Amino acid sequence: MPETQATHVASGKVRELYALDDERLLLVASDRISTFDVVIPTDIPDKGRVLTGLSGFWFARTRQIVPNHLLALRDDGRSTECRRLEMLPLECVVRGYITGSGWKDYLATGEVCGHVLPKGLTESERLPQPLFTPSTKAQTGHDENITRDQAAELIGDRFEEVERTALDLYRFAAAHSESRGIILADTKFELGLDADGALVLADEAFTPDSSRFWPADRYSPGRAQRSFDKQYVRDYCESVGWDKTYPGPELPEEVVAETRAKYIEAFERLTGISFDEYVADPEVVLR
Ligand code: Q0Z
Repeated sequence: MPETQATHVASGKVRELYALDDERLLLVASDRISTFDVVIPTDIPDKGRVLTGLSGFWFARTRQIVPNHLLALRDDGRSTECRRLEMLPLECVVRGYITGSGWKDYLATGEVCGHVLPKGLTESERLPQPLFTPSTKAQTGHDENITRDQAAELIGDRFEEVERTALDLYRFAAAHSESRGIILADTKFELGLDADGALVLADEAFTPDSSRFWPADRYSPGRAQRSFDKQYVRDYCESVGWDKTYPGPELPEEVVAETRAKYIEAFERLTGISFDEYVADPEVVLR
């Protein structure tokens, strides 16, 4: 029987969200890529499939930590049917290494989101322990780091449960990634509540768009690290003198091919599953 038409409900930089019915959403990952916060006009073929497959892989393996929104992976490999939740009004960020806005905040204040850090840390250094460093959900512009007290104000008495869940998820994914030669420097995900008020992992999980993955064999603290997936794009964008404002440059075909290969390498290293197998049958990542 044909299904009812999906209704578009939201656009992200590289994903689209549709309502299937009152209880279900369809999350579709495009092949668009963004860098320096700008969507680049050239697609990276299969990027959306890689990210959808990785999220599915992690959802299947973290169910013992927290249930998730995934109902089904569609045959196209880029569309996820999911439960419609009441999303918590904050981004859950966990950092195992000090980089990005965490490094900026540390340099300015010695703290990140109210966590007082040891003196003398160097850029990209591993933290003594992973930190829950939540941020606001900016509708436009950048998410802003917030303190534990500000987070507790936003989500109420579930703060400790959320923090514990976020740290457990990070520790699981970081340990798995490390065993595959990849450092999970930090990650961002979203939690929601189901109709019973239970915490549920939603959106995407431990993808290159929501996490910093660094190749472990080239890790060297004291400087910014090269990105596993986007480095060729960044290098190309820098080489043409782009000013990092809209619109970004078109990418030449070798940069597209190198970048596509890095996404597929990330998928295969992290999942241990060949990408061709995934394309033939997306649900392989769930088994
Ligand atoms: C996710 C987003 C995207 C634009 C809402 N399971 C869920 N229940 C309720 N809401 C969401 C989810 Cl995943 C939800 N977003 C982020 C994704 C395009 C915005 F693909 N917004």
